[in-house]
Amino acid sequence: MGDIVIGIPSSGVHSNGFSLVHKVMEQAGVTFKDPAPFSANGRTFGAELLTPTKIYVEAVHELLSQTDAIKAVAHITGGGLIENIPRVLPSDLTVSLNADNFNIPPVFGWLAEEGGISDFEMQRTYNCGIGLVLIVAKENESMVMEKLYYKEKATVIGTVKPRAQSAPQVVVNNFSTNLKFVQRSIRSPKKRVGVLISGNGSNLQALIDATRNSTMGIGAEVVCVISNQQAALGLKRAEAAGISHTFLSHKDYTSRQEYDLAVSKVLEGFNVNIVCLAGFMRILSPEFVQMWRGKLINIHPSLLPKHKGLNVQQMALDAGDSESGCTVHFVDEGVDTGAIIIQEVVPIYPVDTVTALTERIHKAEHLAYPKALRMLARGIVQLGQDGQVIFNY
Ligand code: DQB
Ligand code: GRF
Repeated sequence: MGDIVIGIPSSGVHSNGFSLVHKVMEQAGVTFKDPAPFSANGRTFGAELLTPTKIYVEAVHELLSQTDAIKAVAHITGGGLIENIPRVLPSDLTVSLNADNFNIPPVFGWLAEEGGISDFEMQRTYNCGIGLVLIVAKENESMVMEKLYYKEKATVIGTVKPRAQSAPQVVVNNFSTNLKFVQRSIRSPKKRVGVLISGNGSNLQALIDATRNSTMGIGAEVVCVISNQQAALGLKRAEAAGISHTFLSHKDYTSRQEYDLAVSKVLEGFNVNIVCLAGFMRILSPEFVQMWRGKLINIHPSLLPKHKGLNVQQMALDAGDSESGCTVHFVDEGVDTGAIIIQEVVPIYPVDTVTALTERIHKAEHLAYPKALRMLARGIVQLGQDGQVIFNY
């Protein structure tokens, strides 16, 4: 007892097969009019639905062959969560899943709505975002998650419990609220994102990749990139991605306020709804903050409020901290003081160098920033009048 359920995200509908989608939609009289409304990048139904199935063997092969930490594995194919999980579960046990802890890909929101499919039918027919389920003893959670979190974006999605007679063997809590969020996001226009950078732009890259991934359903697209440094690698990344990019030198302006106004003008020219700072190294004026309040976010490489400012990885090591991480926060008039949206924790090891810690934090950042952007773009999180974060869950 005390077992947990770990889920590895599916790549959308694929492991359930195009035929299953087609059959349902034919019966519902739905026509396939391109682009697919649930696609992230204006892709066609063909491109979205005929992508080959993801194979999970590679993800779990090492764990299965080198440890006995994994008690059971269920591939979620046709039959969905409801029918596939009991195939690996003794009949005196039940799993309680929480849909807040995984991402339902937009294609399933579309399917449910257009096909008039009930929550239960969705759960017993489609993977609903979970391609593979692992049953793991609680004491092995961190070891298994260490192997699967960054590589596969695995999350703990539920727990195993004793089953009362005739109770269902799979219960998915919070399914309908999450499906409704997904459906609302499909209907709404994508939020237009401007990204401000000064350098490398690996977080910019993570945002571009995530927003172009239909499965993730971020509900946003990066429409412009602005750098205050001409040589920033991030400008090349934008170029390679076919995204408008502008170099605006602060040296061409007489005051901070004037520079910020020029940045604002460019953002407005692209009808930007959300501004993401991704390694932008200039403090923004109160005027800029006021103009974009509630729409302006930053990622910072520490667990705020600990270690504000620059060179914070060194600060964490000097302080002898045993963990660090990153924080995505709304930007206010202070520096690194805005309301926190999410944090991601990473360990600090006694032998760590700044380079090693920075690299570990970067990996966490590349997961955290898209997550936070999704929350903001979909209205799951907003900035309240009092400067506090409001979660609409
Ligand atoms: C940063 C945090 C600190 C710095 C830069 C970026 C910094 O101290 N740079 C040296 C001074 C350079 C200059 O501006 O001349 N993190 N604006 C506001 N609030 C923030 C965060 C960042 C960038 C701009 C904020 C920001 O929290 N108003 C990113
Ligand atoms: C990141 O560590 C971010 O937290 C900080 O600046 C760095 C930018 O890295 N604000 P990159 O340019 O996104 O690679």
